[in-house]
Amino acid sequence: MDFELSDTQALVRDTTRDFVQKRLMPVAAELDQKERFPAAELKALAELGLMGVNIPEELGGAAAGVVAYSLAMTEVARGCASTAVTMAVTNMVGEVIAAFGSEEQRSKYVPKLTSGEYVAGSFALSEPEAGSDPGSMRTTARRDGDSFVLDGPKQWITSGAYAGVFVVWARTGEQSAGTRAISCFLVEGGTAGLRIGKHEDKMGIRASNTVALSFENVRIPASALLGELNGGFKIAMMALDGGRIGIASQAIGIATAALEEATAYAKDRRQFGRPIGDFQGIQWQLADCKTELEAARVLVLRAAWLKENGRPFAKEAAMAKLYASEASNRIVDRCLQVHGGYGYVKEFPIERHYRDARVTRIYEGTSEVQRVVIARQVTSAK
Ligand code: COS
Repeated sequence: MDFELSDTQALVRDTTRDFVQKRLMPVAAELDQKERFPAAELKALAELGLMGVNIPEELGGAAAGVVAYSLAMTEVARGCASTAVTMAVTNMVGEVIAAFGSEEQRSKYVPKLTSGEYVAGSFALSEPEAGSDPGSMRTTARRDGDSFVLDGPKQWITSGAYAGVFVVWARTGEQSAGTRAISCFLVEGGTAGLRIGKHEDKMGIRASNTVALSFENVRIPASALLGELNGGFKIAMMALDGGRIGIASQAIGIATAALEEATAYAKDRRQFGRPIGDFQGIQWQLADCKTELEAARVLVLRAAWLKENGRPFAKEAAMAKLYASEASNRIVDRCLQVHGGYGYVKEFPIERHYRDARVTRIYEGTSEVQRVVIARQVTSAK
């Protein structure tokens, strides 16, 4: 067992950390307060190779692997969780197209995502009535000659107002066929009939863009089908397995920032004639935070390593996402408590971390869905 990072992994982590400290941390509070989409920052991340960390070089990616991707996500989230989720979804979209796309689809779209020519990619799976249960989706794709015609609503679409390309799931058979009549398509931003709907006014990750979409008679060429007809649900599940490593890494990044700030505050803040960090009540809070943070890190890096080495990793990614997101929420809560009243106002970044961490228990599959995925594998194990 080797816990050392490779030279490439250490380089990706350190390069990202340096960028985050210089470019993201100074603007993160402003991005949050103004809900400013971080277009310039995303472009700079693309220039560093961070929009295709686990994507082959011939498609413009960094080909640095999944562990490096997890490390980079953690660093970006440490500075700005909104930028991190936007980066995560764009990486996921690039990976899905690289893995399941035809040669034409791969060469047409992936380099635009990795280079930053497209500021973002979007993943359009969820619908107003199909969140944890995407197999019940109602958006349809009807074959019409050399085209498919898409109709229906999508919900909670990260970067939907900015995406150059959307990976979209739609029903290509009877509703009663459930998950076996769902296909996956690539739809370019700006396609006629693709309407950008309500902008969500979120509790946290406010600089990320979250919108509803509406497909109204959206005609796309038959060649926009990604993978097999009616084979889309498995693509979604496999993409989400990988995506969960990204969100787990984001949760670790947010918690890392929170703990750093609570530690600094505990050393600085004086009550009863000494720094509050001298009190065991505070020390134990910080010790529990650090322990849970490191446990989460090991789970996440192990899931990343399994994926990187072509091993099954769905259960491990779900465990990593479940534990890291729940631990992150416990950590930000304790770190806010260490700040006392100052944790409850916007003067200190902990208030933002507290809001940003909350969604990691919800998106890319709720904690309850992760338990379903884990339990199914545990109970079916021979
Ligand atoms: N990898 C590959 N294939 C998978 C898979 C995976 N991780 N998980 C399921 N499948 C396959 C199954 O093997 C099954 O294949 P067959 O049709 O050949 O039998 C098919 O997909 C349907 O699987 P299943 O019956 O388990 O589907 P369910 O509708 O019961 O869904 C859960 C299971 C709950 C796990 C799934 O709906 C899920 O992940 N929901 C959460 C969605 C989510 O994360 N949304 C957030 C989006 S981002 S904001």
